[in-house]
Amino acid sequence: MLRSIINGRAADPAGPTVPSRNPADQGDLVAEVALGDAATVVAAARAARAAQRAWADVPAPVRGQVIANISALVEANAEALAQLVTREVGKPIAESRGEVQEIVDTCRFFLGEGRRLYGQTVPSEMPDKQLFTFREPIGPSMIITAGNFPVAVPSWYLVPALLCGNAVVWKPALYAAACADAMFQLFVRGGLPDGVLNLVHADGPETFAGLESALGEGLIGKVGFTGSTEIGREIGALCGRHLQTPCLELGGKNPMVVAPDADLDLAVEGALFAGFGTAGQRCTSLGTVIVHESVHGEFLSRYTAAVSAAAVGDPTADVLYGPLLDERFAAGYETYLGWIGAGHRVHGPVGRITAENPRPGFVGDPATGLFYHPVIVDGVRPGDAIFDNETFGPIVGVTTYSTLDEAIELANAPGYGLSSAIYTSDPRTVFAFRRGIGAGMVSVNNSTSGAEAHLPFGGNGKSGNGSRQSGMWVLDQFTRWQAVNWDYSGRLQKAQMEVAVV
Ligand code: UN1
Repeated sequence: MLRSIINGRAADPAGPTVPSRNPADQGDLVAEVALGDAATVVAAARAARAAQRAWADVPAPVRGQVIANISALVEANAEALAQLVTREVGKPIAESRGEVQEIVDTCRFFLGEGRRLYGQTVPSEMPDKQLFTFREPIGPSMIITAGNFPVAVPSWYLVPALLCGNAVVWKPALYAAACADAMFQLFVRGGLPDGVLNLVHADGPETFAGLESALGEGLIGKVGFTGSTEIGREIGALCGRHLQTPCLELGGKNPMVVAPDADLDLAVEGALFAGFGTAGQRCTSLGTVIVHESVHGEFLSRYTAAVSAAAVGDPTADVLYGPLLDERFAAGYETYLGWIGAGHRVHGPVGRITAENPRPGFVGDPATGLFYHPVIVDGVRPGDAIFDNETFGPIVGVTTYSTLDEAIELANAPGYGLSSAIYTSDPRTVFAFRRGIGAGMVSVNNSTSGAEAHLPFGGNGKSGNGSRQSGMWVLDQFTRWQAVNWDYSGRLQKAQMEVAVV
């Protein structure tokens, strides 16, 4: 039975117990999770607030050493953690191993940052006076994460938040609770004092109510949230009422433009992985291929052939993708199918993969898991629900364009702005696209998904509030700048009033 862990101790359950099941074999109960409630969230925030000062006083290089210890522990337990990711959320094992590697990459980046965490010396306009800036920890951080990346994306928050001197409350997705518990244990063993990292299992409404109270009590310095645009809006509004700017990493409707001079085989390979890797359940997954009208027919026939030939099924095997994350995501797939309209052309079978509705190259037992067919929908246009909205599943739209300006307009039309890709061999096209696209991330001749752990990750519009994770840029999320002006002249010097700067 998994429980919330506050201040180093398992918390008493305050709500029902929920199962976390293997989505590839729903008879396999991965964990039972004893839920906390709003009061559990507040208790965890109080524990974090109580631990905050002492952790902030630990020298940053020593905090960096704790991150180094965590990195070594994750590496030593990498295979077990990857197997658990595959078992609990159904990700193909190769992706799960990559996901665990992403924690290590993140740790390696930030353990060195413990010896930098630079401030600046700034000249004063007056003599015998020196100005400085210092990065200060922002305060206890409430991190709420999704389960499609049950360990890598949480590490993007936890590692820099802790390195910067913040205590943390982590609320993971319930369908990824066992992954969260395993990762939490490794982090704590790295040398975090009690209360510096707290784990809360709670449902959405209780989490929201607890967060509201914790913000009201002034316990929280930063909220980090990865999840849907809809919930992100609510978290943003709540934080705004408390004059806080959250770090929001929300949905995406990520476009891939295929120009007439693109290497079509490369574009097909990219669209296969971007659209259907992780069953399309990445925030960076491909939403719509925007292909030049002159190569539309050729691209589509190669793309549908590649998708038809891809293996789907048992995620412990070498498959393109496994099951959907859980029943709610399976229900989402059915909703998205309902968006397919009269003007659209669907390629291949749709719906759940069963013995009656089989798929060539299927690996495993279709009866046990949440396995769904890949769907390509050609002829989608702005105004169609399937064009305008994120489909968090193995469903990709295709549309055509004639001029690059039109392609950029189509790419920006849904109003998201997370990732994007362009396939072309002309640098002028690349730069025109880069300037015109509203996305935070642009891939050239590569997949929309698969960002590296040391570049700024984040989106604009419906994909987020402009906050960036990963690399040095995330330091601005977990620290705030303090300005110091130090006058050693021995008299009161008045800024703007004594020195004429011409
Ligand atoms: C997400 O789905 O929330 O760039 C993040 C990628 C991954 C992260 C996706 N490294 O596809």
